[in-house]
Amino acid sequence: MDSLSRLSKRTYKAEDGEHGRGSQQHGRGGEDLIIEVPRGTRVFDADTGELLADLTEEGQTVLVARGGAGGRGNMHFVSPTRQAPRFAEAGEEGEKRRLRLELMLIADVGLVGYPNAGKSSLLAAMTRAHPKIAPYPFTTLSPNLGVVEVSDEERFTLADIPGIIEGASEGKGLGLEFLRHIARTRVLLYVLDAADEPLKTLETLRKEVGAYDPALLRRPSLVALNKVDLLEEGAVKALADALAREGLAVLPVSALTGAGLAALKEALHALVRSTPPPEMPKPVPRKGVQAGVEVVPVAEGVYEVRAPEVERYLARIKGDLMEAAGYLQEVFRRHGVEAALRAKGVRAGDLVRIGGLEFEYIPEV
Ligand SMILES: Nc1nc2c(ncn2[C@@H]2O[C@H](COP(=O)(O)OP(=O)(O)OP(=O)(O)O)[C@@H](O)[C@H]2O)c(=O)[nH]1
Ligand SMILES: [Mg+2]
Repeated sequence: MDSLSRLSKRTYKAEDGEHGRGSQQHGRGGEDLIIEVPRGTRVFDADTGELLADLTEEGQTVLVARGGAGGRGNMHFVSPTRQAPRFAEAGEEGEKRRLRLELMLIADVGLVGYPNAGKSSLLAAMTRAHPKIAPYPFTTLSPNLGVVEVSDEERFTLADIPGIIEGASEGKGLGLEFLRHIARTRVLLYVLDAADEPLKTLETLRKEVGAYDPALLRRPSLVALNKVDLLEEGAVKALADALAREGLAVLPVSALTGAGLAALKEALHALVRSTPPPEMPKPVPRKGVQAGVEVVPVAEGVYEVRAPEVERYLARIKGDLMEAAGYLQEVFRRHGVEAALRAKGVRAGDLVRIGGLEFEYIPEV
């Protein structure tokens, strides 16, 4: 896949597991639901904004929502004094998550330039890609990738993004949406139209790129002074010298005639080879289910237990809760509820509230 546009469905739901059956048989578990995304997709929790995964490798996967464990039928709770239990455990709720997916191209070189500067023309001239090229601005509406073949073994990739205009870093034009695609290219190539105020253009481009992310200004960069076929040789030389004073290496080229493209290819390749991939924010490791037991005295002899995990579990017990009490006491003990109560000084006969239930506290013997 090369775009997220095929993910048009708004809600994805994995299959439910089957119900258990008579004769103590389990139901079959539900199939996993796998959503395929293009390489370079970053997965965010839409509610917290947390980066959950950066899927940069082919075949890389991330678990975003875990299915709930199945419940255990009443026969599981049989004991010597309880031959036919009248309670059972329901299945656990599966997780739900709202996600935001963001595609960030993975390319070695990112082309940055005003609309109509000739970025797509350069991509077409240097690779086998066939981007749309036209004599008006905003021809490119979504990024194009191409592979530059340097030799049999050596190649690097070029990303052509829509043109950037003044104000792009604040969302003008198509800029902002696509500036992020150059955030992880190793090298930036500023593409300028030699016949259209290249000096001023470079200044604006760098201002916008820097406003989006100052780190991008420190990324190794080159300038392609394009469309030199439109100017006299002397004028090209003067422009190139003036641009070079801005501190970046300048290569005069023409995507139309092919002039200077071999030198550009070589210069880009050398820079790509000597530049490691940029550091990107790391996804936060997945947090486990929130544990912990808190005991809050709410009145004389009345305690409220806040223990999310235990409360979630209590909600799953269906049927005769009185009959389940003995079993639940064991659950409380395992989760440290008993110990937390004792630490708070609970005494026999006190009231304990947990997950909408109320018990009279009887110390474990
Ligand atoms: N004379 C001349 N024209 C060129 C050259 N490179 C590109 N062009 C022309 O400039 C126009 C714009 O080229 P594109 O490659 O579409 O420009 P772009 O930067 O991709 O533009 P957007 O996608 O709108 O950002 C087209 O008409 C090209 O034929 C060149 O080196 N010389
Ligand atoms: Mg284009």
